[in-house]
Amino acid sequence: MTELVRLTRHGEVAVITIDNPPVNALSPGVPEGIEALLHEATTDSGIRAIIVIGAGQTFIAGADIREFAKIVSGERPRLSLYPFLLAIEDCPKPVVMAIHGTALGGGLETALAGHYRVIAAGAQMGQPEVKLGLIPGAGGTQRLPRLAGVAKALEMCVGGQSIGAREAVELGIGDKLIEGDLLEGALAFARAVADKPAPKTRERNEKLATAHPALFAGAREKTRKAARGMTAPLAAIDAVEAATQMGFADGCRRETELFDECLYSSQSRALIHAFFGERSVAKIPGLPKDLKPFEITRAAVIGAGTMGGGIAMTFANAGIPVLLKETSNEALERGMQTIRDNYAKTTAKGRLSPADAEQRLARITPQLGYDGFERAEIIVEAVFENTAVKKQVFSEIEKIAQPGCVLASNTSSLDIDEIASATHRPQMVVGTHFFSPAHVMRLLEVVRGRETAPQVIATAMALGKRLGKIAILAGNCPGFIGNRMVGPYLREAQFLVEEGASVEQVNQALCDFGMAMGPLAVDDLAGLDIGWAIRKEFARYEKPGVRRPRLPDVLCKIRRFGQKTGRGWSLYDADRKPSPDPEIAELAEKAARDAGISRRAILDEEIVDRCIYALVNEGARVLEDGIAIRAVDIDIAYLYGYGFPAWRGGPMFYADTVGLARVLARIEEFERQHGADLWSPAPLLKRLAHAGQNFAEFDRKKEAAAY
Ligand code: 3H9
Repeated sequence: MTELVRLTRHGEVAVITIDNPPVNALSPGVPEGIEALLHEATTDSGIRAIIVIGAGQTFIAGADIREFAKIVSGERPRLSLYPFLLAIEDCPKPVVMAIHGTALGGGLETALAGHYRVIAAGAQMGQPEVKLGLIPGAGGTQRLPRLAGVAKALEMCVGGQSIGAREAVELGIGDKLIEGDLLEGALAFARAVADKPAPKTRERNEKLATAHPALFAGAREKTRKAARGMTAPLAAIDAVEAATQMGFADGCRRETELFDECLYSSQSRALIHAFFGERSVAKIPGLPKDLKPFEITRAAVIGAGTMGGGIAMTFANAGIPVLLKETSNEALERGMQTIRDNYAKTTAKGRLSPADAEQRLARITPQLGYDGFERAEIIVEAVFENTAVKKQVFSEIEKIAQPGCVLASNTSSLDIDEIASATHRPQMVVGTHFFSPAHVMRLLEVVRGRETAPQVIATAMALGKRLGKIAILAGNCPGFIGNRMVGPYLREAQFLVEEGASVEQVNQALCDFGMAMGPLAVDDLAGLDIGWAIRKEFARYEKPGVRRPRLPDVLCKIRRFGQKTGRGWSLYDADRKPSPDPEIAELAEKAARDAGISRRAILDEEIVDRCIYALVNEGARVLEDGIAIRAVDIDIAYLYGYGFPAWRGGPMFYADTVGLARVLARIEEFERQHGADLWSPAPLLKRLAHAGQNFAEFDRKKEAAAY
């Protein structure tokens, strides 16, 4: 095993190199190793200055996140980096932190304890702990305001966004920007400061007085809206405020109290689950490790509607030239205008330079025919959500596409095997379910058909990553993972309106739970006509005699299609701002009468339980059917595609948090009230609950069996 930390001498400068791949996290042994080598260098009379640098791609990407669960469970003692950082700061010889790659979380905190920081031009620095439901826990909230000023430190600790090298130097976090070789630059810097009195960050109090009194109140107000439901960003505000109210040592004690509250919270467990989950969904058991995805350098998209246009933009944004085909000039021009408008909005917000927008736009070639399709390495069909239409398109593209071309269907719920049957090469066909708007939403469901070749799956997954998406592999069934589960969730929301809840109450209860939008507001945004078309497509699967929501069809028949027609579950003004419509209550009363249901007052708790447990119950079936590989795949799909609150970890993680026995008991209660057709508990959920297990253990066992 290689050493985690090593010391080399460059004349009178000692270089301590951290070598803990992949990201030089502060795993057990790393801080201890740095401290021991610091001591060695300090006691060596031939050394006049010390550099701390990272081997490989990066400086230190933070504390080792895997350790937190062990600390919480009591398996490992609490991690305190304060003594280690004080040892750096109190080192009698100048300590120069040489930063490249990322200095994040505990990594930045380590850098702040050094006397100087020299930064490679491409480096990024930040305190992203809030994204893990934590706050900086090694003095970051106390040292950062002393270097960057209170307002900037507050912004960084509360928002978790990184800053670049240049800004870091301008702010005073960095002392020198290094354009060339980092070690060479650091050595020159270290020699220049050797023997000079070294500044201690914790004693540099001059910037602490810069905070405007209204800063913290304003930050709290903004954060309550922007990070609705999350506790860590508010705790980060308290910790930074403490830096302005008390001395360094007391400020660190306050930071520790707040850090511990966050560490032992279910929110941090959920967000850490999401962090690792986001990375584990890319690992597909059963795919040979040496399997090389096809190279994608040219793409083609069929259909320039909302989805097709967004998908074309996604390719163009990733630097992949794309042909965009429509059937009429009007449709093509409409599609291109939407694309141009989208880029114009992004440039107006300052998120993209006009030159970059032009370059991206130039990568999209609008056309009516199939010219050039024969050179595309992937063709994505994004036409109307109708199996017959899609099959027709596939039978056409099969005649043109080169043999190694991946044939992808952008469908949100249709049978990928049925679509593939229109070709003689079903092994090349895969589903790519982009979410709307496709150039914005991070989730991509990759749907594996019965005959999809492993290399095609690997290509779609790798392409997802290249397009900046979180790709999740799903099996083929109506609705795949996400929309199959959304069915029962939405059904319950609609039933609840028929049973007596108002549209606003249902939406609000789920927003209060943490969902980005209420279910009926999402329905209105997506368009009720979409659900109507899907219901017609899947009518053959419906079991006769089972209760179905009546209102959606009623609303569609009177052309209440949602936002697009100005009215759906709610009324919408020209700015798409919703307001309640009394007509819905009348229609709901009639629907209830027709269904023989007596309306009643409904508590928010019931609304949340019915909607969320409907998701969980279907999720368990999706898992048992092998449609999702792991429970965490479902969780990540819901975080990135359906507005599920990340701080609850996803529906399956949430069910684990509640306890599967409790979830099962509630589902059985709903089964008694509403019948087994709607609410029979999923067999997997029952088995796990009866065995005292949870979905996380299910995943662990599956993982162990796969590798
Ligand atoms: C903290 O520091 C708290 C302190 O304030 C106080 C403590 C008392 N630990 O993302 P990638 C793994 S909290 C453990 O695919 P990239 C990752 O799981 C921490 N493992 O690469 C993956 O493993 P695998 C604050 C970590 O190049 C592999 O490394 N820091 C850690 O796309 C490669 O990662 C953060 O929140 C870690 N800290 O992105 C930074 N980081 O191959 C979190 C990564 O088995 N990390 N791994 O799947 C990141 O943001 C990105 O990983 C980074 C690299 C930008 C560094």
